[in-house]
Amino acid sequence: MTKTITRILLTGASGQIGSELLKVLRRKHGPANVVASDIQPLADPELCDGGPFEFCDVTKRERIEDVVRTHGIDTIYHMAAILSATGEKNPQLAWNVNINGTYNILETAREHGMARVFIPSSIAAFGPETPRANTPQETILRPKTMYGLTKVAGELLADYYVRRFGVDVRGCRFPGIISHETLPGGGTTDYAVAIFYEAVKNRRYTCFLREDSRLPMMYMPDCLKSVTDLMAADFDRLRHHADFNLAAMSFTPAELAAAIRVHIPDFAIAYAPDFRQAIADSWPTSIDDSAAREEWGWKPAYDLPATVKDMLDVLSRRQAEGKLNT
Ligand code: NAD
Ligand code: AKB
Repeated sequence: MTKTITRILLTGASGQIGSELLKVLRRKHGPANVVASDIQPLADPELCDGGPFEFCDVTKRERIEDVVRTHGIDTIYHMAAILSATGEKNPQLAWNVNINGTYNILETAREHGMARVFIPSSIAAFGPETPRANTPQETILRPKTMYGLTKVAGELLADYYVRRFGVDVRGCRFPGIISHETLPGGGTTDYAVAIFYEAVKNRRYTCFLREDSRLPMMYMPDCLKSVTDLMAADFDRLRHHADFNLAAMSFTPAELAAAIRVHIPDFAIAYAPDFRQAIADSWPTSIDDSAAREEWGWKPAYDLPATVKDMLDVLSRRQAEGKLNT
């Protein structure tokens, strides 16, 4: 069933994950074979000059079809989405982009006989009734956010397209992603990125979650590796498709602050929980990712100390050069 990937469309290429996945895909497949797309331009001038870009709103099916036909696309990495916090502020937008956008991508993939599609899910697919510690692969999916319910629907829809139409759709339930290139786009785990920028610039940070809010997290290099490894896996070995649990580390804001203090001893943290606390309280504290390990060999490389060291090294260097991007 596994077909060859030749021409790729990446949606949401201006976002936190998309902007870094774009570099990986260009390196692997050649810049001319990867069409970046978003409703916002790419921020990094190097990325802009590095290959084709199309403005493409995923809620507009005809526009997706047009880009796919123009560029002879056979594979889609679908990163365009509205995340949890923005989704609670504007649930109608989250429904439209995440549900209709995902449906449009899957229908386009079906009609064009695509080789493969990647559609991410999230730990937001879980809810307060889900076992919170070491959350199993098969469990209760009753999220209380609009974002979460669109992620559950996306997983189920992807599974339907695999079984009903033979479209090869793959995806993971990502934890919060920590990175230093593009800032996160309106999620509940965003504090775990903002804290590093504030630590380097001001030696202090006020966190919008409580000090004991334990959440699953992952460093960007592991996130990118999970995407490329899952997309390269042998389809016949996969019993799951677009709903793989994925884990790397879990920590609280207080534990992250302590890990930062190893490098910046005078770093201070304060807590002012806001509406995102209720979202965090409904998500798991840790994840059982044994299905991903068994079916396609998933293994993360970065734990908390390694992530903190690398983030602070990169951001401190950028600060010294006067190039810290906030
Ligand atoms: P992001 O918010 O940083 O980027 C999303 C991109 O989608 C943005 O550049 C935005 O302009 C674009 N977009 C929004 N509406 C659009 C539309 N109508 N048409 C086309 N593009 C549109 O998100 P991200 O963090 O890069 O997330 C990528 C995927 O990974 C999403 O599906 C998200 O749910 C999932 N995910 C992310 C995380 C994380 O911590 N970053 C965790 C779990 C899952
Ligand atoms: C968010 O916080 O919304 C995302 C996610 C975990 O899906 N980072």
